[in-house]
Amino acid sequence: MAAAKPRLPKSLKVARRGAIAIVTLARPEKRNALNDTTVLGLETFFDTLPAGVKAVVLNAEGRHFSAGLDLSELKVLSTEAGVEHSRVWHRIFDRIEFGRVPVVTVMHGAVIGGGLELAAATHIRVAERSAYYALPEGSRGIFVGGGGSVRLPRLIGVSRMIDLMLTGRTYGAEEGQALGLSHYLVGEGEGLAKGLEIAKRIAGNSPVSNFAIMNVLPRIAEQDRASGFVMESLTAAIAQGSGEAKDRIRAFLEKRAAKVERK
Ligand code: 1HE
Repeated sequence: MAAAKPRLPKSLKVARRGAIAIVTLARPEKRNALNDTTVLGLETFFDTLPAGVKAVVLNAEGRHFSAGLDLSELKVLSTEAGVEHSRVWHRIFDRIEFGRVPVVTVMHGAVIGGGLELAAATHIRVAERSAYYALPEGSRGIFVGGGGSVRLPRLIGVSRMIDLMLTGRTYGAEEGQALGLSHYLVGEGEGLAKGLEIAKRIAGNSPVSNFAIMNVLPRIAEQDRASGFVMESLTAAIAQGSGEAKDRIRAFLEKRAAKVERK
């Protein structure tokens, strides 16, 4: 029996290209502001990914990637409910970061607040030239709540994050590229093609390697050196012992696999 299609909110669109699933923030009239419905919809999407999907591309409709948290939701949120709200974002963004498949985000226009927190929870970020980044929480009287204070300093350093939050300044696409907010910088309208090209490469990797890269590498980065070395040895041994590794290495030695060349 075919699995029932998950019910996703109107603010998310999903498409499939072979082993790649594309999930699109589709609330351009609100600049893809992230309301609870959308964030919970992302959880449903990632929880119900069909087995054949090996990588995901996340992008957005309209002129902006995301204006961040839907501020209209804060009108009624008490302090207690605010903690719970933030914990839900943590749960869902963690699920993305430490999920089954790598996620490539394609960013353009505003990548603000919670939108940047979402992008930071994904594995590869492609920026179009219109992309710009901001954390205006300071001026709104709030604080990051989607894991930004944990993830963003690891990308750009605490000091830059303090500057972004205290001053409300923006970084443009080229600055973001130099600082590590994006991994790839492409022309306007070229982001999706680049994102799909990258996702396709990722989908061609061994799932064991992808799992280790997504789930083990960031944990090692947070460990002391001695624990990191042990974890690395174990992970290396598990990966190289897999049938897939044996097949791939044999293919290279028999000259059937691609060389690593600079194009
Ligand atoms: C929104 C939101 C939003 C737009 N929540 N409704 N984020 C911010 O502080 C960014 C706020 N947004 C903006 O600065 C601008 O909207 C943009 C620069 C992104 C785009 O400007 P523009 O001129 O294209 O659009 P607009 O006219 O400002 O917005 C269009 C509509 O979207 C309008 O609603 P409408 O009913 O009047 O048409 C806006 O109110 C609505 N809209 N952004 C709610 N963010 C987990 S903690 C994370 C904390 C944060 O993310 S703080 C960052 C919040």
